[in-house]
Amino acid sequence: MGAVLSSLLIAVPQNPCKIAKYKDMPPPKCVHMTLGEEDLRNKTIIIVGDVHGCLEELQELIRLTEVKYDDKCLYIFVGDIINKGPKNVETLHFIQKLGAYVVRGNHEERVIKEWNDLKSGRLPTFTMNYSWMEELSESDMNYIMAFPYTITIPSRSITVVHAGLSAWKNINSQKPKHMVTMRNIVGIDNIDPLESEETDRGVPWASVWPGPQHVYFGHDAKRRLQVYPYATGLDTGCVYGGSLSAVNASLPGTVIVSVPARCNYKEY
Ligand SMILES: [Mn+2]
Repeated sequence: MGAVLSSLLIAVPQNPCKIAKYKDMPPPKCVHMTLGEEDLRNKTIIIVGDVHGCLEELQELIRLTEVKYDDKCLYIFVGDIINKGPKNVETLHFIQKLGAYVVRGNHEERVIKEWNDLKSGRLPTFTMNYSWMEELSESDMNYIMAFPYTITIPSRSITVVHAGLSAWKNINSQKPKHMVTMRNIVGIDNIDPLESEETDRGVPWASVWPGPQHVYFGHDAKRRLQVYPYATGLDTGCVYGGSLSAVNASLPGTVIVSVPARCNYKEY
């Protein structure tokens, strides 16, 4: 079963723009991005966990990986690069300058929703938690809105998604809401198992992911680093006073580079 599902996932997505909308969320132009060897340019693939505006820790993490891998890194972020943390706009610009790839997280979706609500007059101004958005430009928003839900590198058998994937659906049938929010699978032995944001029922989706496609993801700070045979969870809770982590996806195993949070920016 695993091999069949994975071959479906590796296949180049069909009609990637025909995707069900999540509430009034506009989908990115490219929903499922595929990178080839020509995009990798012989660089070391570094996948970075949820940054949430923790700029100083991110800069330190990038310095460490550049030293370790001779300035030849290609960065892919698992999403939630912004919101909650101390330096959201600066983090966004820093990641953009890195030439990194980013997948869309639930916090990018919240920012898109807040922006659209404001533009359409549904909000008088940015609500308190989003006051930092006043510094965002139209071009910053276009950058954020273009982040795909998944990035797949078929030649390395790697997929990056913010929250998770359902093993029983091919990539074009994955629901946007689940890709940015799921943590658990409830009723895995049922005919119709359910994706869930909650962690108190069911099992971590990554623990039952069949591979051989290796999925890197974030979004699950409570569980911190998760290492499964075919899935690696990289949200080590930097914004909650944990650490910011990255993995070298060009090497077998789980080679992690990690930077401790400078303070506890937010209560979990
Ligand atoms: Mn998240």
